[in-house]
Amino acid sequence: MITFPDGFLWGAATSHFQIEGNPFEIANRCSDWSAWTTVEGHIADHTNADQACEFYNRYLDDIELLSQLNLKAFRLSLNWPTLCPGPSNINEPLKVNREQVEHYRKLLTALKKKGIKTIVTLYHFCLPKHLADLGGWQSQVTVDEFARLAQFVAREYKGLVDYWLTINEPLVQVYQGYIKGVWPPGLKHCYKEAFISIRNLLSAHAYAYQAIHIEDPQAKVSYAMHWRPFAPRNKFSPLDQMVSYFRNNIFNHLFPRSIHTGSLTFPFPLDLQPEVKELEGPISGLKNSVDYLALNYYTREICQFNYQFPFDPFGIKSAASGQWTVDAMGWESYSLGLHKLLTEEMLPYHFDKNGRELPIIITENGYASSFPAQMTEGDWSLDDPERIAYLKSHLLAIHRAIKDGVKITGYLYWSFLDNFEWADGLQMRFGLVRVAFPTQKRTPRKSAIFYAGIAAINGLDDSTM
Ligand code: IFM
Repeated sequence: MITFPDGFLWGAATSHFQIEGNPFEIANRCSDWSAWTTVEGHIADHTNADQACEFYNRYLDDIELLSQLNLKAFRLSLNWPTLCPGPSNINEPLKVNREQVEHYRKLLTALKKKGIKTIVTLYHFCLPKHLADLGGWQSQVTVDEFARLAQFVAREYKGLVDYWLTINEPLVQVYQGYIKGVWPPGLKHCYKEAFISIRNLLSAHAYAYQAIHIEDPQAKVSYAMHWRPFAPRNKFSPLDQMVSYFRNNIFNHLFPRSIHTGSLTFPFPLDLQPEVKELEGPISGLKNSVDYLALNYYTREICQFNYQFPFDPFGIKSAASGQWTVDAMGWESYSLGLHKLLTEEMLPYHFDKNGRELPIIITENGYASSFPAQMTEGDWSLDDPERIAYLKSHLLAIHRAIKDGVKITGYLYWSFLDNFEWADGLQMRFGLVRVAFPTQKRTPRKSAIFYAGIAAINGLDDSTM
């Protein structure tokens, strides 16, 4: 039998756009993502999130199901675009949509009544359209409006939120939106814009952290870091090594390092360029602006130098190594990486500059399979041994890290329900619970039952080992 520490949080994660099918958002297309999905070619399987899991109207049944699965923690995000669908004058109180404010109050209250801890994200990839049109994360207005949103919701939902997350996976957003161009704003290889966004996202996090604490000094606030170990394709190639170094330094370390020191610095020799240099330097309120560490972990990435002009220090992502099981996203199941990063790579950030040890919550970890969005009847996809194997190996890695002295206090599987996987659409299924989208029928997979058993006994026993 393997037991986790007393009070360990067992839960599941979601985000608003991926599950809600929020009628106000769809009717008004008030987010950049909602508008993005209307353009042909943006979503691989030609689906959209207009309906998704209809969580907006079905949340009471879904909370019941969560509870039946013994889960005591739920991660959700607030829909900033529907809460603040129009511009506000900075000299006046924030303009909000009261109906949406009340919706989230009811949702959070329902979770509380069931004894479920809430982990609430403020920005999970979706911007109000009016801010995206002003330049999104290129603009100081977005930073200011984000801080106002944070203060507003911290006041409104005080006592209903156990853990706040300001921003989900900032570097994923920047990479997909400014380097790969597959998410809004759809820019490709725009490093300057990417670096400006990074600085503004750091500022937004710092302002939001301070704003939430003004309303609730005891609040627990962090941001969710997506961490990926990077490995060179050929470990004897200095160029593959270089690509791996830059990816690791920027994608993994840039945000936590900046928060740790209170100042943004880019690695040499990027910092020699004047336009990069001018973005460096202290950011007000940033230092130590986390009360816990939130880690999203899925896979590692193999890095390869790209022999083409112009020279790109970030190279390309290479195909999986063939050594490990690969999911429908093409992601290797690499639980060794999770243990290594918890015990080694993240070590510089385990304690803040005041010597406080920060607890760590795994805020996402999951395995994707692929089934077309129109699937309805039948027992397709319910037997999911690969997801069970993924879950088990990652939970064992976490348990080993705890034994090695790392303070890990919770685990949230991604995702509770099958949902809208951004540019990959509805086909990509991460859920513990299968959703037949045309009928909206929910059916727990075998992995859900397996996970419910672990949550019930706070560990793994003979039946789950
Ligand atoms: O679905 C996403 C989520 O929105 C952010 N983290 C990674 C998940 C799987 O790609």
